[in-house]
Amino acid sequence: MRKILVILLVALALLGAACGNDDNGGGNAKKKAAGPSGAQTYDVDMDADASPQYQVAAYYPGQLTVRPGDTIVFNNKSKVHPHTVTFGIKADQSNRPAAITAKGEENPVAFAPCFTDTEASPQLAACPSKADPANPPAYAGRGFWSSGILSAAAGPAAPAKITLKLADSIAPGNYSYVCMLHPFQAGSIKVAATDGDRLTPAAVRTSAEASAKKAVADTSSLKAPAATAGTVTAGWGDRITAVMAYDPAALNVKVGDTVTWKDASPYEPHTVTFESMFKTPGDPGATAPAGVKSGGTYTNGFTSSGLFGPQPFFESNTFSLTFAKAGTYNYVCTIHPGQKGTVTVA
Ligand SMILES: [Cu+2]
Repeated sequence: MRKILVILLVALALLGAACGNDDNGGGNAKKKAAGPSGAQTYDVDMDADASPQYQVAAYYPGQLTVRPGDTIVFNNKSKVHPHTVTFGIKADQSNRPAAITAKGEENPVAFAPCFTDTEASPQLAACPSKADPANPPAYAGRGFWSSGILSAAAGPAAPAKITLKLADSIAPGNYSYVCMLHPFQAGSIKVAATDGDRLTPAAVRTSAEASAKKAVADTSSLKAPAATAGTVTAGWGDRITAVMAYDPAALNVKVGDTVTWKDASPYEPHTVTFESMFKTPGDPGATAPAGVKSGGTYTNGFTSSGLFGPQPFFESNTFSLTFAKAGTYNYVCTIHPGQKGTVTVA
């Protein structure tokens, strides 16, 4: 897990400008002549009200024009998938806090709420100030302002919503934000010079909902790559939407055959886990390899690939096992509840 996260971090740094705002799925609302006057409250949704099988890693709207003093309510619409809203990461990702600290521990700054005037840096390993996600400080356009995990599924420890109030002092200009979990998920706000440059919250909402609805409708066009003998696609999709499934979900092979799982998503990892004892993705060890290693021979018992996924974020996007004994073998993905498959060996 740690090695994978370090690789993810390096990969994000390498991606550089490719991780800009061009890949978000939100609409680009056109300006109108007469906008609302006075402080407004806007909604920005992340993900979408889709089947849990689909993760829509985007913000709606992806770009929003606001004024100092406005409020933005960020709301994760997914029932299961976590996201963050994180301001203060440069477009080239060079100041992104390390996912793993120098002590080899997971960095709370990367995954927990943190609001600080201290600029983000790869060395930032503890939040310099106490963070209350229920009452975050106004954002003045500097430092590091990160929601931590927003999730409808994680309970009170990680709420689905966070409210960002723009400081009266924030300078006009563009401010981008990212999700700390999904490398292509980004959005931006433009702080305008006059009230009239904004749309009304209702107009923004209508446009954003249409974009999110289209993303949900488009999920049906995301097909797994054509099957080849002995190969199972473990997840697929595009830079926004990840499909959490195996294809074929039921595979028939002969004794002695090797099965290879290949992750075809541009960003989302999965596991292939036989006889899993994990109940939630957060269970200790749920993302770590265990049992028979890739390339080995499997007959029975608990065995897990650990997280595997697309390079450069992960070491390998494949996992394979040779089946030495006839039988029916069920497996799951430990990080995506409901993602499961079967290998029948005859
Ligand atoms: Cu999965």
